Amino acid sequence: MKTVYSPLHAGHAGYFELGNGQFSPGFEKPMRAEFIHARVQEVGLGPVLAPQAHGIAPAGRVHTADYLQFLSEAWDRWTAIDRHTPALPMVWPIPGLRSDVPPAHIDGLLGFYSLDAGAPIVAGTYKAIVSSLESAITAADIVQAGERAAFALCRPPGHHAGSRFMGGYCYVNNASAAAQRFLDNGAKRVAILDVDYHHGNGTQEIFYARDDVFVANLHGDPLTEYPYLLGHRDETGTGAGEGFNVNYPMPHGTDYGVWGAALDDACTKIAAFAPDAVVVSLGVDTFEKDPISHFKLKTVDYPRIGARIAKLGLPTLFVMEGGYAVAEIAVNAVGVLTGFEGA
Ligand code: 6XA
Ligand code: ZN
Repeated sequence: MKTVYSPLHAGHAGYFELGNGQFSPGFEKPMRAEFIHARVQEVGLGPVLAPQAHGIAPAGRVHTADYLQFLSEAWDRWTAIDRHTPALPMVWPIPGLRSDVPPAHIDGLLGFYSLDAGAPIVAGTYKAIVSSLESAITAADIVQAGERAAFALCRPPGHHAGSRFMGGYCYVNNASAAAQRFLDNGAKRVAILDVDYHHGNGTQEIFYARDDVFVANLHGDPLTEYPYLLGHRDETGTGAGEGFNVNYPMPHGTDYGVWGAALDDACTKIAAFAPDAVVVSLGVDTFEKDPISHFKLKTVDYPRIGARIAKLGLPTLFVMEGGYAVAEIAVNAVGVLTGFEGA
């Protein structure tokens, strides 16, 4: 299996995140992708390629133009008023506030386009965002050109980013842009299978009213887990999209017995949808030792995930999302891929 990877993600670093009532160094850090890259080479998964230069354009198919314009300018607008810390929002567009007039001040803009304070912007962030997107698009094209599967080693991740907002370490929704890429290049239907510990609220929002992308999400119950405000079982799609979104919220402490049954059910529904390709939002923060999550999957479970996905017999794109127990995430993420290949 080919991996697509850019070292440009490393410039997105040196920020803090808000949690437990304090700012601490971000869990989402360059070492995550570097460990996975090293593990891909260690197990001989296949060639590692640089992404093609697509720029931000493919993101325009799933995000609004004004939001992408904001991302491209945010750091310059922040530093233009002599700020040199990571840029973070301090207001949020909750219902009842104006969502139709983008503010002119960067503080207002950051809030206007944010789900939370989990997506800091530093000098290297935009280049990392673009390279991450380009990796997903390049890997999608590899699959659409006929390879059985490919791995987009994306960083930053994407599944919390919606059509017009960032949050939860995510800026551009790489998996959604890749799914749209398949459609734009001739696919009739694409499935997205999100196995990250957190609900992929951005992916759900982007495709919620559509019947050409089936979205299945396995995650910590939003009653007790980030992102808290989406991911319940009764969210099944709207309008033409009714029946094309399925959520599997699960409680803290869930192990592979329960989780694997949910995966099996999601795969059965995906098979019934008969997509031309599957995009897997591959988070491995379901791991029992993940520092910010509460599921109990073990290292031996990850190849089983890959094997179950392989059983679908569909062209498959793996897009890296979360996972934070740095050394182990590499073994677990690549374990999914080798499990897929060995099936
Ligand atoms: C906020 C937790 C952000 C979770 C990010 C993640 N403190 N998403 O792993 O998949
Ligand atoms: Zn996650």
